[in-house]
Amino acid sequence: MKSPIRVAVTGAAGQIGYSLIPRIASGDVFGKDQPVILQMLEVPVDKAQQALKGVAMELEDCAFPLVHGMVLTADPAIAFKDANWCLLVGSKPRGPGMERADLLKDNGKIFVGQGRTIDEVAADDCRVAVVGNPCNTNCMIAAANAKRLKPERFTAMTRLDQNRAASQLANKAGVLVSDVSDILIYGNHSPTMYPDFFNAKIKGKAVTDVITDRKWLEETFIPTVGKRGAAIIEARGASSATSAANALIDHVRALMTPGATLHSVAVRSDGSYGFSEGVWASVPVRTVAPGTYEVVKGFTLNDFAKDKIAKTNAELVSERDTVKDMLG
Ligand code: NAX
Repeated sequence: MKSPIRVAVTGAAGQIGYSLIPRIASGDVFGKDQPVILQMLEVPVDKAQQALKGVAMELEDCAFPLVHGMVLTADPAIAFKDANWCLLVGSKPRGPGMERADLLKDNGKIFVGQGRTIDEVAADDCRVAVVGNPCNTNCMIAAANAKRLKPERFTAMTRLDQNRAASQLANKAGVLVSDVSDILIYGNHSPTMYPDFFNAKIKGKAVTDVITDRKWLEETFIPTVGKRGAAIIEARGASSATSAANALIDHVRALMTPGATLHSVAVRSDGSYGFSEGVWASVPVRTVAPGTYEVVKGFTLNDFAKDKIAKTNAELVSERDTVKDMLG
């Protein structure tokens, strides 16, 4: 039996946490032979702490053999202590009438503190994945407040957008989702993101040769993927939870599994694909060793793609301007 790894999850009593944690506990993320110690953080509010207790009771009742310990806390320094992975899900939802800039500033403060604390107390090999929105910029803030852990350890999740895009293309072409490959997301996890259908494939053929309705690809597919989160809220009366948890599992597992498959991850931009250096932009990534990735740079982008990327980049730059005081 391997020795256990420590996995910190913030917002552990929230809806994504409720779908996510049992799957970590069952071995879906780190493997069926990898024990875990779950370090679960919630806000210091009675109701949230009580709900967290309930989550832990259910985990006990699942009797997962891989769970070698649970920590329930309102203190980030305890939650992140010696953590090998920190999954930053918890953040404030956007309230009624709240401007995006206010949300950025309110949530930004959370990630200043969490970035610093992770840097101080987490394990040397710690990796951080940010889900709490606006996840690209929150990730940038956390990374900027870390000194020991390098920026490449901090990634934000656009895998849900990739999964949504793959399913939309599969439905339109009448094929299985597993027939769709290389559908990759560029930019921000927001409606400005660009799902690059030009370089994607269906059964090895260019998507544009299989789905010849270019108007659908440009004018229906892209906004459907970009606004899927809002459509889920409209249908379900609550935001994506199971699919978000599933995407985070895909995100972490892909980063831990070296291989040829490309996946979308928001990482610190080195200027590739027209993104401004230093923003956290989603780009194609290949995992080269467990937890270590490289940005895949070979994709050709046409003028349509470049225009979309310029827009999503402009949004990332403006988010960075809004939170510039929080960048360490
Ligand atoms: P919930 O409101 O159900 O749960 C969030 C939990 O986080 C709450 O229990 C809250 O008490 C806790 N929390 C808030 N601040 C915290 C802090 N400083 N430390 C620890 N815990 C804290 O939201 P849920 O549906 O679980 O969504 C969580 C986040 O994921 C939201 O920011 C949401 O916008 C974001 N999403 C990101 C997605 C992505 O693709 N990147 C997709 C799904 C989701 O919308």
